[in-house]
Amino acid sequence: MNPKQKTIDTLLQGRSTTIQNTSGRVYAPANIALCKYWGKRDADLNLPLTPSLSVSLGPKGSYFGFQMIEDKEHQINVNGIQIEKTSAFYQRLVSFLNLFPNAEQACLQIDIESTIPIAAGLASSASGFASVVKALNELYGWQLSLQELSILARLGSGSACRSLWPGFVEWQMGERADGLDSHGVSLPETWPEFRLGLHLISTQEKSISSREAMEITRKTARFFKLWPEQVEQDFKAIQNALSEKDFKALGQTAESNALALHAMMLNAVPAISYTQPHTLMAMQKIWALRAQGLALYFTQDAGPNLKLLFLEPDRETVLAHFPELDVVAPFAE
Ligand code: 2P0
Repeated sequence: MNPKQKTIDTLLQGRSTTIQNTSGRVYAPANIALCKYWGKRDADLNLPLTPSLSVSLGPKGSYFGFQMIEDKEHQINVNGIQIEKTSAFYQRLVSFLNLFPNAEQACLQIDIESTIPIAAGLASSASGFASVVKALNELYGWQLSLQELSILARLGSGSACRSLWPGFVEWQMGERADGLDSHGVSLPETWPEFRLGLHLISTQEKSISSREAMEITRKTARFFKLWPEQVEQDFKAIQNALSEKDFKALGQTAESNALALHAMMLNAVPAISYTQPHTLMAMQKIWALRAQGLALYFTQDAGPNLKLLFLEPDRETVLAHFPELDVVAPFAE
């Protein structure tokens, strides 16, 4: 049996296999890791080699509307545009849906509205798969816990397991081979002044998927053996920074963690780089502003865009230097 299906069967034991709600609409936020997930111990189940820690992006994420239809195939619209059934996006989503029991009984009209650019290293697959499992939970009336939904979301995309909660979320890597202890956990800390600014450099689809890049890095980068130790130290530093509300320590650690990730990718064979000239220019601008005393940091994922980290009192100064910044307040009411 497909290992994903085994996890699904275990989690859904005793739950409904018939449709309970023929339509609904759910939402899941995107999340940005401050301590990154990179490298799997099990590629079938998206089980990580290290823990990771993220912040959810409040209103930036994915709405997933569904409605049962009399048809033979699902219809999927993204931001109002119908997706080709032959596209990689359609195939990936439908193969995920088909993992669930009695999938054939529900043909769906799916309307995905993404409030972030898809496939630009802005974590759209994370909010996407988190919203899919929330929708299935409604469709079948399973009433699964967020922790169980996090395990199911992980099967679609690893980082999706952190998108079931707002605020800071830890992905506990777990130890079990079946992955039932590998899921997100909501952290109690809130930080109303914490801001994350999306600095878009390109919204073009990435040249190499993070899934592929992760495997190449794990298999070929000599620096990869240093990664678990880097994560262990960064993880502790971020936990301390959160409990002590030490923004400089948080920003510095998140930035170093991202730079270590990208250094490790450069060390892969063939080398992988998501960085573009404008990414580097923005980094240098941030470093120059920091040298002048501004508490401004960045993180970068599997794409050229940067996410700037700062606190609300510095918003105007940051915007003066990055006027196009899309500012997110993860803890706003
Ligand atoms: C993260 N990223 O922690 C890291 C940092 C990108 C850079 O998780 O193969 O789409 O589906 O488990 O979750 C992106 O990888 O990979 C990612 P799969 P995923 O956010």
